[in-house]
Amino acid sequence: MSAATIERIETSLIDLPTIRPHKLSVATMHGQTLMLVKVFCSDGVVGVGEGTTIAGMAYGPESPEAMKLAIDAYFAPAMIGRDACRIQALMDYLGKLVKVNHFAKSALETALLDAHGKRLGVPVSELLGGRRRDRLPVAWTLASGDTARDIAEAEQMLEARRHRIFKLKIGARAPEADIAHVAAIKKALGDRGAVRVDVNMAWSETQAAWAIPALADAGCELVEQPVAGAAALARLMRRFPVALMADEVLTGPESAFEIARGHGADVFAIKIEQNGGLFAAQRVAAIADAAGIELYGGTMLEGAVSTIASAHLFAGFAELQWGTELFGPLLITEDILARPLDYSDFALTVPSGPGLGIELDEARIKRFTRPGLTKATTARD
Ligand code: MUC
Ligand code: MG
Repeated sequence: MSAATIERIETSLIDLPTIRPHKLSVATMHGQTLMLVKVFCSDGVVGVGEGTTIAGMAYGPESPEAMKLAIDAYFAPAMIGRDACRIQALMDYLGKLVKVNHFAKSALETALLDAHGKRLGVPVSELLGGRRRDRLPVAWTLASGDTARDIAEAEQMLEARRHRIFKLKIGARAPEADIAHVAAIKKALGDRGAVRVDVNMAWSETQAAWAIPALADAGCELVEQPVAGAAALARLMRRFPVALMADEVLTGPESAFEIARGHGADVFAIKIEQNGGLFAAQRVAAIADAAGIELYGGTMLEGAVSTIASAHLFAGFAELQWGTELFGPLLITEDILARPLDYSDFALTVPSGPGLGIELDEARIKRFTRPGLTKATTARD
């Protein structure tokens, strides 16, 4: 293997507006911040990775700012001068130096894989074992907070042949209001669109036990993370004619093993950031396969870089029964790529060029790069 070492690592924060407010049970998003990391190698190759969170720190313990700081202060000094080609060994080493920080690790691992793919002239999917598919079905999330607006948005997506699977963000209102919202949307779409919900842990177990059958009656086919705990989720299993999906409780292979052992979910939402990188997410998928748990390609509402990193991984899954929700770049007003991604006929094309197979629009990125570490405070903040 050619010897290429890591020479320099750069991080930046890119603040981009969303196309509309995105309302989840935990917060309403008006924009998304991408933490971009570039790994410069001694052979002239540069790899890029990305970390995002959902609504700052409202969803989980990491933030884009914390990722940048962790990389600048801890990861980067430990990586300089090390072999850029032995990615798994390097990630093992970093894992010993820095606990958790899964999102930052995912961004760095993405950048190393991008660089190595470019170096070898192969797509990241090949470095992960080879792809089984080139196109991934992509769900759209309806989360405007308004039923009529969500129906109009779903109609637009169907008309444009971009999405026909719809995930509804619920849990911010009373379950009764959410059930009426889901029923109205499913009634409007009929067989033209699949309807699923993500509660983002907002319900108690008793609320979930009452609300899930009503969602099933309304035509909802999948309920994602209705309650906070893995044990409560497991107790809800097999009680309703609807699939239950684990998301927030999946934080790497150990959690996946525990959930699988306790028959704790029908479906795993696999997210590269939440699980600590592409290799860890791949192990989570292997555990799911072995346990007979079905797979879904999740998102941390990532921009183009981490979305495409996820796509390279999901392209190789043996099964991808529930498709993906890799729509993050479409929720942002600005395209940060020199060539747009191909979202057509209800699917995303996995790029076939070396590395991630994408090229950044550096001028546009520069325009939205935050000058310091923290955002200027606005009236809304
Ligand atoms: C989540 O909880 O799954 C995925 C789609 C969306 O709107 O939010 C994300 C996070
Ligand atoms: Mg979720």
